Amino acid sequence: MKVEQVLDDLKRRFPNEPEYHQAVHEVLESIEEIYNEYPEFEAHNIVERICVPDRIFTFRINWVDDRGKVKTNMAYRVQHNNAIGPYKGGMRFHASVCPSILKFLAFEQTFKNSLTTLPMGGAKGGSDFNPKGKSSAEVMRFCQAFMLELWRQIGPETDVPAGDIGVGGREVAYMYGMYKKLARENTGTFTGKGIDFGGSLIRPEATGYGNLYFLMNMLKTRGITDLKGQVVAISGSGNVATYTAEKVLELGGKVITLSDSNGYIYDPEGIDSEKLAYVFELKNVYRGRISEYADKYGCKYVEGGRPWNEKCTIALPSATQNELNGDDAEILVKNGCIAVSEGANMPSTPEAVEVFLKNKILYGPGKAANAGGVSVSGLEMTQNSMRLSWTREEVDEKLKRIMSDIHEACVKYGTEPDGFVNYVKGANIAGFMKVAKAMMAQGVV
Ligand code: NDP
Ligand code: 2IT
Repeated sequence: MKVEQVLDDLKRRFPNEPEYHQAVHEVLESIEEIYNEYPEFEAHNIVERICVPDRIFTFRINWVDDRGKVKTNMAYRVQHNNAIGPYKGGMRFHASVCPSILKFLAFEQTFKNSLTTLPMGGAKGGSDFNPKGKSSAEVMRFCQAFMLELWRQIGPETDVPAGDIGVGGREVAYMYGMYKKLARENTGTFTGKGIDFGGSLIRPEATGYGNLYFLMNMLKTRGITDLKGQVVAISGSGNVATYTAEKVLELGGKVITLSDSNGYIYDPEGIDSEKLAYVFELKNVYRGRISEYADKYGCKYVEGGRPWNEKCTIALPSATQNELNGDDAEILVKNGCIAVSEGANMPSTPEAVEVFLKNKILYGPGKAANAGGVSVSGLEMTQNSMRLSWTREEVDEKLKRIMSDIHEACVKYGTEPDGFVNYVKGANIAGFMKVAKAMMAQGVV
């Protein structure tokens, strides 16, 4: 396998899909050496089969807004790979959603899910529907219209969707309600469900908490065992960012930033738990903007900016892809940042990743660091199958174990001769090996 050749071929077959090419490029670079050590991979043409999704459902959705106007949106489900388990991955509602973004996310999800140690394949879906400013009734009608099209393609042993950007507990509940009505079953074909109808405790918190558990494992390799004295910059202010902040506070760190797509707030006093409770309410009840935090607490708000210029020792990007570029990375390192752990999927550009690795700071890539969310989704599936519910403590304990196992797998495959752990390489190789071996064992299907 020659990386450039495979990539050129993909770019020719699937032009204008930059995010997808970017994600594939990173994985192929990491696995090239080990791939070429096993001639059977090439004999089974694993590289091509693992890069291209099994199938993509593409459809138009019609729905009616509150003024009676008929609206349309495009929607998709990318079923990337089911070699190790049913397709599994979130749904994203955001104006930017397009095949390239969903293909990169489904591709990443395949390796992430493999790392979790649970039997889940990779998928992603969503729509260019923009939930901002929509009433709950409009969101409900949209979710129902989405399910009318997609319900036949998903199921507890086939494909299990969940949340992502723009899709939280409310949207999952609306989609699951309609799915259940059409499928006439109650088997939990969604994760992130409400606690009263099959959801798992700790699922809302899992991505943020999991990222902190992964970070603590990384810090331990450098002799750091708590966050006392650490100054933490977080981007985003949604599900992942807020629970990330909650865990940072619990572990003794100081959170100085949060953001949304309009700008970021910088609070040098620290966002304490009382202020964070306000952010939860702002985001989940009023669905407001992070600038309102600055109005309320009188701190700095930077319109259109990103938080990486602010001096911090730890950065936790938790908003979206390519939100931290090479220049941002240089500034972080110059300011004394010792660790970057990704709550979001592919938030750092390739140039930023290069800066982190060159400077040998602790860098946890999303597919390892944010795998806690889908891991607890896997635990939700288990609880649904067994028709029981585990306590918070039981789920949290399992989440900690999984994040520590993922860290160990990264160390196993990513430790370089000088002892530096390249977590990108480690995560990509560990994730890849399991899926590739499963594909070979199952023949050409
Ligand atoms: P939410 O919708 O809850 O929050 C997303 C946050 O990111 C919001 O603050 C949003 O701001 C901001 N954001 C979204 N798009 C952009 C953009 N283009 N530029 C700047 N800011 C943006 O989503 P989640 O917290 O669930 O997801 C955040 C990230 O974490 C995503 O990359 C997602 O793929 C990843 N992830 C999520 C998991 C989960 O369990 N939910 C699991 C693993 C990874 P605004 O309100 O202005 O849009
Ligand atoms: O990117 C992700 O891992 C998620 N959005 C969560 C997927 C899931 O199935 O819980």
